Amino acid sequence: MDKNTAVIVPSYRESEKNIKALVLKIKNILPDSLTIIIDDSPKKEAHKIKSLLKNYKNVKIIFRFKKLGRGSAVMEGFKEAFKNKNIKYFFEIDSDLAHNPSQMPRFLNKIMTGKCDVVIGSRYIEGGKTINIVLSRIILSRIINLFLRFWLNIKLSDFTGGFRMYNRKSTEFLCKSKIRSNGFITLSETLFLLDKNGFRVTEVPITVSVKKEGKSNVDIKELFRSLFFVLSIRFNRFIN
Ligand SMILES: Nc1nc2c(ncn2[C@@H]2O[C@H](COP(=O)(O)OP(=O)(O)O)[C@@H](O)[C@H]2O)c(=O)[nH]1
Ligand SMILES: [Mg+2]
Repeated sequence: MDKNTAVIVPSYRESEKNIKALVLKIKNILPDSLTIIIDDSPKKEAHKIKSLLKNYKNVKIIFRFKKLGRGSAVMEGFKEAFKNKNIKYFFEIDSDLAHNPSQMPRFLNKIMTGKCDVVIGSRYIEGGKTINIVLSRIILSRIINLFLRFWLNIKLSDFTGGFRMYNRKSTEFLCKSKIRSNGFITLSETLFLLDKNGFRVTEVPITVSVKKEGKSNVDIKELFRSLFFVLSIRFNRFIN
């Protein structure tokens, strides 16, 4: 059944160790899934993860050598995976071990009921949590997500988490849509587009843990750019 599943992994200057550990975990849970890594690291660093291609079955790496944004990386991964007609389910997951592939069956169980098109991993519903992360970041994220719930008028709790699953119909919709953002805020833009176009979105609780090495790619500039973007989003409804 996991032959029907693709896992899209955006990565930017992540440690080789993290990516290897993640791929191993994915292959433990979904041995026959197609894993597509979209890596934007500079050329000098990118080659380090090439060995993954030799060591694991069904792993594809797309190197872009330029920081083009998490959102644009995932969209590129979706388009690549979508070419494979056997793929029914599309995961996205961070490459820094913040998300644990052992929680993937929760998403699959939910989507296989046929009652939803998209499953969001949420830190903010009962059973969900964030661990090992400084309190100020948790509070900031919580405020941003409460604001997005109100501003986008969608009854969900986690608009910025990058552990999600989409069925083929919703992935096709996103691939054909004009996505205006390219960074982490694409997570909110796609959710908005899906919700406003009638896709059924639901949440499952997840535990998110801090990255073991390296630091966040989201800086204050991106945070402000994203804020202005979400403010504008509502005025562009049904743009597609
Ligand atoms: N391909 C690609 N991946 C990115 C980019 N920016 C961030 N990522 C990846 O997206 C995920 C989330 O980024 P991270 O810096 O951990 O954000 P945070 O967890 O929200 O602080 C990580 O797996 C990053 O490696 C980018 O510009 N391109
Ligand atoms: Mg992270």
